[in-house]
Amino acid sequence: MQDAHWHVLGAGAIGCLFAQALHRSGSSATLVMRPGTHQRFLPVIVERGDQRCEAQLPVITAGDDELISHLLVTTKAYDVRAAVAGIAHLLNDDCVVLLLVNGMGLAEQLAADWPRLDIYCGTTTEGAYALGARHIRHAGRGQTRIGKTGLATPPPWFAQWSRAVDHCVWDGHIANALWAKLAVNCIINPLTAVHGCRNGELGQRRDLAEQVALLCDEVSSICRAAGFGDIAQQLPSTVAAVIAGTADNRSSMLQDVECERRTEIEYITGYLLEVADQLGIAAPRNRALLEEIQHRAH
Ligand code: KPL
Repeated sequence: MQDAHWHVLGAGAIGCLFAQALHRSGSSATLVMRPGTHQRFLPVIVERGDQRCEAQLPVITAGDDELISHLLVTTKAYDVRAAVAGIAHLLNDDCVVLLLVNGMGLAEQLAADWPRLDIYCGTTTEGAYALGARHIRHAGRGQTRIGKTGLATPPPWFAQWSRAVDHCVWDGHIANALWAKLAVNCIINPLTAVHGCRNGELGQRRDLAEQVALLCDEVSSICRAAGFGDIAQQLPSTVAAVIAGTADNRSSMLQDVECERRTEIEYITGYLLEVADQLGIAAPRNRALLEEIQHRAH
């Protein structure tokens, strides 16, 4: 079977990392840039250790007429809907859409907007951050899990991902992986953003460690009620391991708050609270954090 041609919507750190990985492994990868981008090719630079790898990737914008059969979405969570709507006229009817974004609820939103799209979700622990426009540092190798609820075996295009990306696995229970990440993000991201601290301080400062424990209890009870009992049970040790493993990190939400950018809190804590409401579970600590972060943004 012929390789799929991937279009990448969202040329941030993760989008650039995977666009270049696909390109280097022999797949076609095209960047979908904002209207007004006139270049037909743009450089994507990935630094890894003391290596620097530059690739010239083709570019399209919404004004072009190139049809899209496989779309990787790596925008900020709050941009997904509008960004996909902006290129909807280019999407094949049964276009494969792979969402590699933070937070939850977006696959459902896209499916409601465009019922014929073939939507997959993924999550990655690859560490990459931007040094400039389409210039990134690949700082830490991680694992990438891709799946679609109810699909035990991968579709043919997944072979390209296995070839392009180290430690990329098909996950027949992707909802588990997404919920595990959501639960961790609901704890580390808002607490680091509110207290202006690196991830490691959540384990080192006694007052913050207490807040982590209380928040873990609340998030666990929602995970359990939503059918993710294993995630709930392991949450304190998972969170402790992520805090220790990313001790020097400034969480993505802390960085957003510091740069006065919009945060993804509605798609992280906000999503968890929607589920809690549906299940009739009170979640006052999560609600207070959501309100605090929203308040800071205004
Ligand atoms: O995913 C993260 C984020 O910052 O968004 C964690 C795991 C908290 C690492 O910083």
